Amino acid sequence: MTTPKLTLTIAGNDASGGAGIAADLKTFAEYGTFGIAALTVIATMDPNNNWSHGVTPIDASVVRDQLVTAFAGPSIAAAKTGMLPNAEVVKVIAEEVRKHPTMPLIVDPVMVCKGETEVLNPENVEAIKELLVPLATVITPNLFEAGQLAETGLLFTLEDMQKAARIIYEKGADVVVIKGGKALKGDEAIDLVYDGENFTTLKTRKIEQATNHGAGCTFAAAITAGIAKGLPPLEAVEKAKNFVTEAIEAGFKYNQFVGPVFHSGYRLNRQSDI
Ligand code: PXL
Repeated sequence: MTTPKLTLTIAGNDASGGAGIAADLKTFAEYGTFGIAALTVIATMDPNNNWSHGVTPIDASVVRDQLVTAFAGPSIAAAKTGMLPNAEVVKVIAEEVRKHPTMPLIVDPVMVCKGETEVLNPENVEAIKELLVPLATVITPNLFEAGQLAETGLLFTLEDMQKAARIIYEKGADVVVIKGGKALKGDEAIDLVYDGENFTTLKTRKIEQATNHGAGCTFAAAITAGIAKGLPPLEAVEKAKNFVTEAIEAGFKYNQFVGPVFHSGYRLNRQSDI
């Protein structure tokens, strides 16, 4: 009997299946790890109102109960956080995660969904900064989130990204990955990795396809699974970048509002049947 590597996501359900725990669990499975989910919010989208998002929080005590359940099995090889509804839930997660000091934690500091402009909950940003950044083995903000965490405002250039990465590192994250993605000028999608010593830039050509809903979650989940399988953080990030690039390329149009990545793209490009 072999026990697989266990990977845990503490995140929301995207009822359209592209982002959140759906992305995480599918990605965990693609990596051959055993995924577990502790649900923090339920996100719904209204097709009759321009796909506007509704976010229903899960009670903090229920989040805690899920974590107690998740930690009651073999040790978790790596965990990640995604969309979190409020400071109370952030606090519960920090408390439960601190009981497992050797477990790598990947923090995806989700603050807004694509197409939405409102920050999920401003007090949330403060709680993430104070309680989760110091626990992060790897943190994966996009440009907006990095500006919020570093308190530098919006980032426009690679130099801005380097400055923000340094600040976030100083706040306690071991490895900072700022996703410049498509947002940075130029024809390459650039992500910046900082481990306190070196800056590494990961470049891929920008993909024309708009099928990128869930890309951030998938990227962070792939890093989590890679680390669970024993990869050093930088290698896990590089592998995750390839994984998510092929997932975006395999994405499809869900409806007029959204196009999710297809999380199985990487595998299906290599092997077509089960
Ligand atoms: O992509 C960010 C994100 C994360 N988690 C959940 C979401 C979304 C965006 O829709 O619904 C649950």
